[in-house]
Amino acid sequence: NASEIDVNGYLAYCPCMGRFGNQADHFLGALAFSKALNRTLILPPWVEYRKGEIRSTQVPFDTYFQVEPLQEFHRVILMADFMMHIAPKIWPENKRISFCYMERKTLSPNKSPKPDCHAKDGNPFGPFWDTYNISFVDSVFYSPLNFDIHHRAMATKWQEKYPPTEWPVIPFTGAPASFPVQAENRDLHRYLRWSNIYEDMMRTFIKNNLPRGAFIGIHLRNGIDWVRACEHVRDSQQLFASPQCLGYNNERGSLYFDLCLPSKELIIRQIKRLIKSVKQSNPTNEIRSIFVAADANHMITELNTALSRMNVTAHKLYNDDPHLDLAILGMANHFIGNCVSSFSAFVKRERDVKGLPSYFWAYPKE
Ligand code: GFB
Repeated sequence: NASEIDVNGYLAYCPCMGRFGNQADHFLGALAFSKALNRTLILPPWVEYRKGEIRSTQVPFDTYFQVEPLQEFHRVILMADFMMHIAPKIWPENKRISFCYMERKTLSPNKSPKPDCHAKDGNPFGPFWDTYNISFVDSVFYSPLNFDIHHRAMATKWQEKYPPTEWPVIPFTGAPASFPVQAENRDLHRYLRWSNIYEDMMRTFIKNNLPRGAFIGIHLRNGIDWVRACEHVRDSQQLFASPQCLGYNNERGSLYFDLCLPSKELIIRQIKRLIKSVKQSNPTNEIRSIFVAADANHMITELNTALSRMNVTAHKLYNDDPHLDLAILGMANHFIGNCVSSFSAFVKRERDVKGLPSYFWAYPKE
C-alpha cells in the first residue's frame, strides 16, 4: 500500500554521479545501505543527459525496472509515490534537511557563506530535486559515518545518531554507496528485473532481427570520452569497473591498455576464437550472429567482412537505446564486454546471477 507510512523511516538520494552504469552500481549500494538501516528506499529516477540540453532529464525508475522484485529483498517506494502520498504527512517543507559527508562549496557567489550541502547547486543536482519540488532548509554533515555497512557495525551507528523518530527522511546529496559497487553487493543485481516494456522490446528484437540460433553479445566502448579516459590507464592500478576482472585488490592482475581500449584486430580475433570454441564444445548450437552494442563505432562492416566465411552476421539496433542494448546483451548466449566500463559491468552482473557466461576484451592478458 503506497500510502502506508513506514515508522522506520525513509532514505532518498540523488544519483548525481556518472551515467547509467555508474548509477546502477550506486543503486545496488544504496539498496544494501537502506536495508542495513532498515529504512524504506525511495527509488530515485535515473538521471540522463541529452544532447543539446543544459538540464538533466529524470526518468522514472520503473521505466526500466520492475518495482516488485525489489520488494522481495527490501521495502522500496517510487519517488513520485513517496512525494504524493507520504511526504505530505511526515516531511513538511521546513523539515527538509539534506545530508552530505562534509560541507560542499557553492558555485554561486551570492549565497550565504554558512557551511551547507548546497544539495541543489548545479546540474544534475538542481533539476533532480526540482522534479519533485523539493528544496532544503538546512544541512547535516554526517562525517565520520560512512556507507560501508559490511564493516564496523556502521548501520547501528547511523541508527543511533539519526533515529527515524527525529529523522523520518534522510535525503542524501549523492548516492549512499561506493563506486564501483562493493563486492558484497554485486549479487543484489538479481532483484533488478527489466520492465515489461523493455523485456518485450528485447524479445521482439531478438526474434525479428537475429538469425535463429545462438548469438554473441558484445559491448564496444570506443567514443571520444572513453578514448580520453583510457589515457589514465598508465598511472592507475584500477580504473572505473576494472575490479570486475582484475579483482578488488588486483588479485587477478593489474591494469593494461588493451583492457580499456582493445584494437579492432584484437576484437575480431577474440570473436573468431569464441565462435570456434563454441562450435567444438556445443556443435548443435553454433553461433549464428553477433549483436553489437556500442556508444560510437559498431564495426558492423568490419565484422561482417571478417566473419562471412564462418557464416556469422553482425547486427545492431536501428535507433540508439542504451537500455535495450543492455537487455539484449543480458540474453545473449555469450557476452564479451569491456572490463573497465560500468556499462559492461551491468551486463556481467545480470549474467552472473542468471548463470550465463561472460568474457572481457583482452582478458586474460596474452
Ligand atoms: O553507463 P556509463 O556510466 O558507463 O556511461 P561507463 C556510458 C554511457 O555511454 C551509457 C552510453 O550510459 C550510455 O549512455 N553508452 C556506452 C552506450 N556504451 C553504450 C552502448 O553500448 N550502447 C548505447 N546505446 N550507449 C563512464 C561514465 O562510462 O565513462 C563516467 O559513467 C565517465 O562518468 C567515464 O564519463 C569516462 O563506465 O562506460
